[in-house]
Amino acid sequence: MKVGFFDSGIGGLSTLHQSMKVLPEVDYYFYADTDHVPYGEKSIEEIRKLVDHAVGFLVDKGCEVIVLACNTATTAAITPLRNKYKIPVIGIEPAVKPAVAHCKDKRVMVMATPVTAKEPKLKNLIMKYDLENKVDVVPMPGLVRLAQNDEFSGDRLLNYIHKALADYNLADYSQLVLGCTHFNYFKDTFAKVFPNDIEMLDGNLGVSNHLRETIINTGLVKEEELVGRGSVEYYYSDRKIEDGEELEHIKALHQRLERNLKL
Ligand code: DGN
Repeated sequence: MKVGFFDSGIGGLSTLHQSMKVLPEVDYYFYADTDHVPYGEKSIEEIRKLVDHAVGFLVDKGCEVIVLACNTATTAAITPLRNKYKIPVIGIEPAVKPAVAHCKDKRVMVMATPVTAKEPKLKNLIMKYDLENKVDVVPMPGLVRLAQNDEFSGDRLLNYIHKALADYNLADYSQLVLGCTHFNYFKDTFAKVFPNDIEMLDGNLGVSNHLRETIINTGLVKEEELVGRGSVEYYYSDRKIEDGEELEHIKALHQRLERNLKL
């Protein structure tokens, strides 16, 4: 059984990494649209067109389920994709509900791309669960570029984060919702930037559990057929990543995620 994963870039690897633990038995096709990253400042129409192309590519490969491992793509494109394709399309959205449930007398910060931050999808989610006005949304577009450039530490990253958060009293927060899959690469940095023991919520486990339930509940696979270990293929836009430097880089990113997902 083939499962397609999509992100504008390397952020979705964090979701894939988690799914490979929850559902190791299937064959994964990971598509990062590196020719067009970042998506977070593009128009909704542009994002829809790009995601539609990538999902079409994954469907042509034989994928029977698609995971949009990108909050921005989910915000912009999940509805038209679900209308177009008969197969399940699973999205990811900021984990506002559990964050509000856990924050006690502190506040919740949601970091996201500008598209995710300004579209009604997130606003509706906050309206539904944030009954005491405890949630602040902070667009952090620069983090996607820094992650794509492998800048996971150092002065440029810290300066960017401190500048973006200058208007907030970080001691007020107990929950940090990572509303963009790229932000998983910075968990160790966020843990140092916030003075409290901040809880970071990324939504990857929820999506991975949902993926497993979906393929079983829709009858795509029977639970007893889920045996052994599947494979994974990586694509940067329409180009397959074969052996070499780029594949080594992807392996190094998996190792970083393995450390960071535990935070
Ligand atoms: N990983 C994408 C997300 O979760 O929103 C980042 C999108 C982008 O390209 N800015």
